[in-house]
Amino acid sequence: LGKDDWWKGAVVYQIYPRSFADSNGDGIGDIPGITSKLDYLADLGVDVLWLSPVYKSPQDDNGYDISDYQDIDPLFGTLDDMRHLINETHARGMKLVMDLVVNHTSDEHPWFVESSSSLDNPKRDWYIWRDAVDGREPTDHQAAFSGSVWQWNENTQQYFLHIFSKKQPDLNWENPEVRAAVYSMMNWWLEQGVDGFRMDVINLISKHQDFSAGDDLFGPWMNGPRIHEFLQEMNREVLRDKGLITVGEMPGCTVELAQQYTAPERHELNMVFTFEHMDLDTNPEGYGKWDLVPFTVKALKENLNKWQKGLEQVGWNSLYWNNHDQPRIVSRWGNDSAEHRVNSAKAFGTVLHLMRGTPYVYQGEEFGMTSAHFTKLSQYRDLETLNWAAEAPEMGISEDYVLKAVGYKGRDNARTPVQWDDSVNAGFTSGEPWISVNTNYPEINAAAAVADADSVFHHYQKLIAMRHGMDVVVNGSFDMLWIEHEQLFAYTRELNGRILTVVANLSNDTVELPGSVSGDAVLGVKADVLAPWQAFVTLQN
Ligand code: TEU
Ligand code: CA
Repeated sequence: LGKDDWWKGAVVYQIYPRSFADSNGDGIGDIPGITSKLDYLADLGVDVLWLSPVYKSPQDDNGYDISDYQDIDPLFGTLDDMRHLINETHARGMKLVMDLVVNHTSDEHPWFVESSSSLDNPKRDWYIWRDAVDGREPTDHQAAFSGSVWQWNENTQQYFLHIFSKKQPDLNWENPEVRAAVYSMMNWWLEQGVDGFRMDVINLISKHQDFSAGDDLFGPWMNGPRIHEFLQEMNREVLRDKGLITVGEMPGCTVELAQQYTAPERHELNMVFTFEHMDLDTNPEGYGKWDLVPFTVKALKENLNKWQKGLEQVGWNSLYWNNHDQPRIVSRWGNDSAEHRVNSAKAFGTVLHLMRGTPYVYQGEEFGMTSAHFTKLSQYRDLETLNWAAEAPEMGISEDYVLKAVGYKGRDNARTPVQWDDSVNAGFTSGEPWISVNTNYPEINAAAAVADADSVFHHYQKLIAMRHGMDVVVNGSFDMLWIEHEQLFAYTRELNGRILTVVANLSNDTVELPGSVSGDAVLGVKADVLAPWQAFVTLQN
């Protein structure tokens, strides 16, 4: 692996700073808190840290509503704290990636304040403004966080577009001044020493200008006619030939589109985050993420096989189960009971980390943190959850169903504080945490996991070491085994005659293998009958 593809052998760790580590007792995680945990992260073996936003923000969407891209919000610290974190990260041989949120800004960003000040302000066209139609919103499109995508601006008697909250107005990427301002800001962050970007909903920046293209939540806004032009322009103006890592978060991205976004010769992105596997428990004909359908291992295998084969010869996959928007996998599709949690978390980690692609570890996943298991609406903080709970009654949805749905799939499930040890508030803060610490922290915490050789933590360390040490893990081909099987997730990786075989029982049942597996165990215990959540890996030279 060289300067231009080192990221194929890397493992990325996502930090959600607000919930990671609080250094000053205000109950909110911050940048000095992150710096204090760098040795722990280096010990885990990850190569890249991706920080969710720490820029100036009114915090309407926990920092994904940015009011100054080139300053740090005092909640998280200062630019000097940021520069210190970058230096300390590099000193440990790790890289640091920022979250680039440029589909929209905060409505408190000076750009929007100017744009909304008058019809003829020079920045009017930096956002997407439309007249009322028959005295109401220009279209019926719904926003991702409830309500219309159109917000009336009294000052200039027009509506502006916001796919997310009304405090997150969409930038107008058709305007070359907007694009130039974004590229200038990105280059400034590269001058600060960052090593790449995770790009928030980046396939929404080119929108179908007639707002047509289907009634999917993001239909009219995603994968628009100029998306490749914009990404290739960004690549030329900012990213090319600098040995960076880039990943585009892409709701509604297909394998075919991902081949175009990630084919190296197209000079767009290194990889994308697909949402397809994350929507397998969402009713495709339903009203959205809260319309739940049962998950099956078979559906998961079919989807991931499609992505593994689709990007095997072209481009590159990201690999993830968890992030700050998704419930934790061990609770969502695994088994987080006292009896099975550790093996279930290990099994999902094994399946993910040995596939072809770059794995992402979400804070706390490495030691088997679970979803929140909140019981009251008052425990939730996320506007996506609270806005839906508020509109549910007029949709005829009961409060019982709301609590069940948000308990299973709400984003706060991933946002409870990282559980560092068994001291008060799990060592996250000496103050009052902004969101409740999971009550299971005395048993489930990083200190206990690091001290236990059989923990999820040490299993993740081994998986990461395998990616660093085995060419077949990075460059091997991928072939699913027993794809029809309802409980086993099994596949082979092959390179120059070496065959790695991964077998995992992703169920609560005891399962007999449908066939024999070659090679000697390199992880776990090779067996013909697998206990619930048992997994093993063999290598045949
Ligand atoms: O998420 C984009 C996105 O589509 C998710 O919000 C998704 O719609 C939702 O979580 C349903 O599961 C990105 C960020 O990751 C998210 O935190 C932000 O809220 C959003 O964009 C707006 O910036
Ligand atoms: Ca703090």
